[in-house]
Amino acid sequence: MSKSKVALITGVTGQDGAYLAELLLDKGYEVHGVKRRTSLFNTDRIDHLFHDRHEAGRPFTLHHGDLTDSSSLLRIMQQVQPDEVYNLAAQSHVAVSFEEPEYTANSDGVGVLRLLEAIRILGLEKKTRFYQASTSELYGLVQESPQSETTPFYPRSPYAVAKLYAYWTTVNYREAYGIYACNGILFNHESPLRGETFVTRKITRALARIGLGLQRALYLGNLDALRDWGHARDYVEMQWLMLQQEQPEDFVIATGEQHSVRDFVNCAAEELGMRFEWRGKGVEEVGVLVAAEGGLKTRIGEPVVHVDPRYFRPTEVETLLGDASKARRKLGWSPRTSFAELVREMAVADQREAEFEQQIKGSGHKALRYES
Ligand code: NDP
Ligand code: GDR
Repeated sequence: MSKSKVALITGVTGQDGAYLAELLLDKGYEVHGVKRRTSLFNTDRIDHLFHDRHEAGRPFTLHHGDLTDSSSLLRIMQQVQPDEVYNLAAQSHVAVSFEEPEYTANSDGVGVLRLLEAIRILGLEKKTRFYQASTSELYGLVQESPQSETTPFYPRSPYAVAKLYAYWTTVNYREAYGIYACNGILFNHESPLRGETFVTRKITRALARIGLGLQRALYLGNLDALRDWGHARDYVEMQWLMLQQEQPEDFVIATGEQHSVRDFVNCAAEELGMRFEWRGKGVEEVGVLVAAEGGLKTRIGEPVVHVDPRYFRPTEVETLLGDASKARRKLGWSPRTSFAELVREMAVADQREAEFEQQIKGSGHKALRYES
């Protein structure tokens, strides 16, 4: 019997990490994940993989480590001797990067150098393939539309600048040391596992709670921002495919379809049985509830969605639209999930969570995370 391939995933507790770990286990890989120390459990997204490990013999192991700590990365790489490394770990919130720029540079920029150096120091250049989670944020103030692998970069946040350093470090280690290293330039991808402070999940979660009377309003920043939103489940498949080619190359992954934040609100509202009419301009703009099912009928005519300038960024990325024709041509890939299906899946999952929250509150019990 041939030996299983060994994969190491940094950022395994995050959205993509969870989907990728599952995908690789399904493919028969031995999967190792890097997890940083937290004061409470934060493994909700991957807990089921632990059960599988004990019950179905699917090899999944977690290691404590941090992208800002070379010693932990070296130790883990030495122990695991991975065939493939997927570097998904990052301080991934663009707005937060303006508040924690130095930390973001350290983890998202220099962290990549640390991992690539570990490959070199341990003499794994010929064995270990490396995937870097690059981003459409590199295009920032876009120079052409749609954006492809040849579009010039113009980063607009400390996050994007750190990712630019990481992008070029990956290219440089490929050229200088012959490491099989590639960048996946992924456009926004979402799912029910998306962190609650990214705009899509913030919207589906808030509207589901509003629908059940658990929350009164939703406050957002730039409603006009345009994004190319895909499904994380489709995108992690590409991360794996990029490491299975003969030659390492960089690829844009995107749907080629663009929607505004306001469109996303409208689409999620429709899924949840609500309709908004947009009134006013700029910071005065509000989404007024004009149709609703169930108990919300009494609030028809009320403003529910508001603009809060607190969510504006010092420099904004107004528009992103990807051209993934290279991935389509060379990897035979196209996204499976449409925008409407993505929004529906997220809205349904958040509605279920909101119903659970309502039941807990209704029963008089207090679940810690729902206490308010
Ligand atoms: P998440 O924010 O959901 O997950 C990030 C992961 O990185 C978490 O597991 C987090 O741990 C971990 N992490 C953060 N800082 C460190 C650190 N210093 N050391 C070790 N681990 C750390 O992001 P996504 O899953 O959405 O994204 C995955 C990667 O892809 C990121 O690098 C992101 O920048 C990039 N990307 C994402 C896109 C998207 O639309 N989702 C698009 C393009 C690129 P913890 O759970 O403890 O916070
Ligand atoms: P982004 O995602 O910055 O594109 O980075 P996010 O969902 O945070 O913002 C998308 C757009 O929506 C606007 N926006 C808001 N954003 C948030 N978070 N909260 C709000 O209330 C709000 N209102 C409007 C933003 O200004 C922005 O224009 C994501 C991350 O996953 C990165 O790690 C990844 O690299 C890129 O996608 C591609």
